[in-house]
Amino acid sequence: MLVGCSGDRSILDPAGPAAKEVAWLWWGMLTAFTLVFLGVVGLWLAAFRRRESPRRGEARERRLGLAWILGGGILLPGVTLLVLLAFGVPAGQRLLPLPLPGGEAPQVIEVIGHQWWWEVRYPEADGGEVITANRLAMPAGEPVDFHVTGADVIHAFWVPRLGGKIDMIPGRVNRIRLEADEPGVFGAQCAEFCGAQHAHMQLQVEAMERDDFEAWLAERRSPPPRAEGHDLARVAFAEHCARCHRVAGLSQGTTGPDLSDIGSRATLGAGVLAMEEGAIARWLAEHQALKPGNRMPAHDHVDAETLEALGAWLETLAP
Ligand code: HEC
Ligand SMILES: [Cu+2]
Repeated sequence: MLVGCSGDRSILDPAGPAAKEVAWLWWGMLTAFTLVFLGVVGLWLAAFRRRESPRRGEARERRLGLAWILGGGILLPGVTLLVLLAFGVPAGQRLLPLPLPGGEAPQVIEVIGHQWWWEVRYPEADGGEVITANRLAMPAGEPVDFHVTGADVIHAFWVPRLGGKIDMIPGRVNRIRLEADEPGVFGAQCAEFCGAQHAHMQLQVEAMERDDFEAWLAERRSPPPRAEGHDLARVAFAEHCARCHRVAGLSQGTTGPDLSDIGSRATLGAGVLAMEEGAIARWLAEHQALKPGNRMPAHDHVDAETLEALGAWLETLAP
C-alpha cells in the first residue's frame, strides 16, 4: 500500500495547484477520520471498563439515548459532510475548464483512450495537426484543458501528481483543467478498469517551458525525411503495418499508436518495455507474451530478419 505514497504517480507528492488542494483535502480527511476512529475506540474501551451502570430514571435514560442519536448520528456526520463540502467543492472547481480571468484561451490537448494505449492530439498546433501516442507534452506554469474521450470502452485519464481523474467515455467529450507548476515528467494511468491489460495502460506526461513546448510541436509538425536506406523495413511496413499505424508523411493508420516519433519514446506498449536498443524488435517478436491479449496481432508469419529490420528502422524515427 505504501507504494502509492511516492514515485511519479503519487497523489501525496503534488506538482500543481489542483493536485495540492486534493492532497490537502486528503490529509485533512485522514486527520479528521483518525480522530473519529480514536474517539470510537475510546468509547468502546470505556464501555468495557464500567462495572455497574448507575441507576437513572427512565426519562433521563431516554433523553441520554436521544442525545447520542442526535449528536452522534445527525449532528456529527452533518458537520463533517458540510466541512468536507466546503473544501471539496473549491478543489473540484479548480479542475473545471471555466473561463480564465484574463480572457485568454488555455492550451487544449485531446486525449483518447484505446484498449490499451493513449492517443494524444494537439488540435491547435497551427501549421498542421500533431499526433503522438503513449506520451503527452504540455506547457508548464499555465492551465491546460484536456478534452478526453474513449475509442472503445470507458477509460479514465489520471495524472495523480497534477490533479483529479476524469472518465473517457465513447461518444462524449469530457474536460478537465490541469496545471504543472514546473517542468517535469509525471506518470499517468488509466483509472477505470477497461479489460485485461488495464494495468498496462500508462502514459508519460512531460511538462516543459512554453518555448520548449512550441519547439517540441514544431519538430513534429514537419517531420524529417524518413531515413534513407532501410528498404526492406519500409516495404514490410507498407505491407504489414501501415494500415494500423500512422507515421507522419508516410502512412495514415489509426487502429494502433502513432509511430512518428517512436524512436524518442521512453517506453513501448504503454509502459510495458523500456526503450533501448533492440527493444522495438523485441516488442514485434514477443508482444503477445509481454502484453497478452493486446490488440496488435502477432506477426509470426513475418520472418525474424524482417522484424529486426523493422525494429532498426523504427528506432530511427525521432524528430
Ligand atoms: C491490426 C492492427 C495492427 C497491425 C497490423 C500492427 N499493429 Fe502495431 N500495434 C497495434 C496496437 C493496437 C498496438 C497497441 C498495443 C498495446 O500497447 O496495447 C500496437 C503497438 C505497436 C507498437 C508499440 C507502440 C507504442 O506506442 O509503444 C509498435 C512499435 C508497433 N505496434 C509496431 C508495429 C509494426 C512494425 C507492425 C507491422 C509488422 C505492426 N505494429 C502491425 C495495432 C497493429
Ligand atoms: Cu483502463
